[in-house]
Amino acid sequence: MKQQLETIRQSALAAIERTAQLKELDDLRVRYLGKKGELTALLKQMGGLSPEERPVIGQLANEVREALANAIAVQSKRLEEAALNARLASETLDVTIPGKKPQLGHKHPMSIVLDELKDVFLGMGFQIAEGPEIEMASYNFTKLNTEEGHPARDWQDTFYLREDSSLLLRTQTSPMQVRVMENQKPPIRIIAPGRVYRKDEVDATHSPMFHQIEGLVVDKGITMADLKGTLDSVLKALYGPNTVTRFRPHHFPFTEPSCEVDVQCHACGGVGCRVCKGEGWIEVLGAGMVHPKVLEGCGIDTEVYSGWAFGAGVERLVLRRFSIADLRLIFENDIRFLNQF
Ligand code: 2U9
Repeated sequence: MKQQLETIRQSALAAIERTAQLKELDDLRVRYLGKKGELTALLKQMGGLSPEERPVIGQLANEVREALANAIAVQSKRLEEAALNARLASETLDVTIPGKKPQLGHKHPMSIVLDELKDVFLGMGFQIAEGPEIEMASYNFTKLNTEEGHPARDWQDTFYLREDSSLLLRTQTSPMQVRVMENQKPPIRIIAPGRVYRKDEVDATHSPMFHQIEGLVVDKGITMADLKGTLDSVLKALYGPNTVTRFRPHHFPFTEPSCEVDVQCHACGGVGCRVCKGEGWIEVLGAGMVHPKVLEGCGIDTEVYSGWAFGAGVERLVLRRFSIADLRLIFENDIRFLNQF
């Protein structure tokens, strides 16, 4: 029996040391130390030993059991460490590999110009007013001194949403300013940027949807001098300090007197060239003193208050600013075009 125990010890220790997997090791534990294991089976035969042999073999059996349990524990630790090291090696990240560069976007040319305009006006104490693109005809036209029958209200030019012409896609952002005047006491200093809609066929200079930025100032003692001074400063901020401006008489239903504002052509200094089509001047916006009928209609006392307003088409400013020949490029969002800005 002593010999058998020694054989088990030797073969088990050798087998334990040869294991490469934790599963194999556990199988060996069961095979030798388990309830139905080889060592247990041998110990069950101890009943047949003489009283002298029993304690000697018993002690040896315990030694062998301890030796095997020890060897299993040591090998288990070794295998666990090896498994961890293998995992660490296989999951190692090479932090020196150059990263993938994400493609960074940037502002659309429309946003570049709109943000510049907003910055200039915010710096002058204006606030931004935004509102609905679906409007009542009364706000889009009537309250802006554009009565029924006025050519601007033609079905040919405006997207009406109802047969009775009461609801429409706004043709200008002015109705927003009417709302502000109705709800807010002067002094008022606002700009109203946003989308507007007109029934135009798409071509190089027209689109049924485009953007306007309008502005409105209402306060005591506001005169045409405020209009000229403010717009001159704005245009100098946008086009450079040497910009020369010109205020030309014009007509709009919602302002009186009204004017169109030109800047002297940067390309030729006013002599006349291809850029300004020989004019020497480039029209940039329209403006005027708010018509007293418009102010009164919004509940503003024209004995106390007066105001001025302006309006500009943003796409036109963008086309000129970046020398873009075709308006459609602004809306197509072809990244070969947009990447140039
Ligand atoms: C209120 C009163 C008056 C806004 C103004 C213009 C002149 C103008 C055009 C520029 C090119 C429209 O986009 S465009 O076709 N606009 O010339 N707009 S004064 O006047 C207002 C606005 C609101 C209550």
